[in-house]
Amino acid sequence: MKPKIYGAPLSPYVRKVRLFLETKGVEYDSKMIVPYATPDDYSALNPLRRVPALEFDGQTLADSAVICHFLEDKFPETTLIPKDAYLRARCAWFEKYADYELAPLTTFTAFKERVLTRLSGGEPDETRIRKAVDLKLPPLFDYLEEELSGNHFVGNSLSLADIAIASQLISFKHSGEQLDGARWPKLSQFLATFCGRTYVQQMIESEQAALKKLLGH
Ligand SMILES: N[C@@H](CCC(=O)N[C@@H](CS)C(=O)NCC(=O)O)C(=O)O
Repeated sequence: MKPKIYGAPLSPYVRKVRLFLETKGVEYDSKMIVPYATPDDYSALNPLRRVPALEFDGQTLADSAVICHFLEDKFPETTLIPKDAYLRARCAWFEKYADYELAPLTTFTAFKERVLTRLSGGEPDETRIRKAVDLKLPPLFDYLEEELSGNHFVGNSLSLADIAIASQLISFKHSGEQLDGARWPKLSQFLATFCGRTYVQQMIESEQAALKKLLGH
C-alpha cells in the first residue's frame, strides 16, 4: 500500500513531504484538502485541521516533520535524515528554522498576502510584505548564507534540511519575490541547484500552472 498525503500542493509543508517521498523514489497517493476549508471528518487525521496529514498501512499522522521522520524509518533505502547524532540534530535544527522562522515571513506573509488574500478577493498588504521581505528576512537569509557549504546545509548530501528550506523558498518565489543573488550568492545557487532536479522542476511547474489558473493570470 502507498502512503497517502492529505493536503494542497501549494502548501510548503505538503511540498516538503512530497519532495521527501519523491527524493526517496517512493510512490504515493494524494488527496486534496484545502487549508482553512477542511471537511468535518478531517479532525480525525489532524485535530489542528492543518495540512499535511498522512495515512499509511492503516496508521495516520499529522505534521510535516513528524511525517517525514516516520517515512525515513519506513523507507530507509535513501537516507535523508543523517544517522550521526550531531548531523541528525543539525538537520532537525534547519528543519525547525525553515518551518518556524522562515515560514511566518515567506509563507504566512508574502505568499499569504499575494496569493491567499487575492484569492479571497482582497488586496495584498504591501506594507506588511515589505517589512517581512526588506527587514525581517535578510538576517535570516544572512545566517543561511553563512551556514551553507556547497549546496547542502548538513553534511555533503541532500537531506531533509535542504528540502525544508527549499520548500519555504519556493513559496517565497510563488509570492513574486526573488532572492537577491548578489547579496546571497550561495543561497541562490543552493536554490537553483535544488530546483534544477527534474522531479522538483516538474512539481514547481505544476504548482505555477495551478497558481495561474487560481489567480487568472
Ligand atoms: N507545523 C505544521 C504546519 C502546517 C500548517 O501550518 N499548514 C497550513 C497550510 S501551509 C495549514 O493547514 N493552515 C490551516 C490552519 O492553520 O487552519 C506542519 O509542519 O505540518
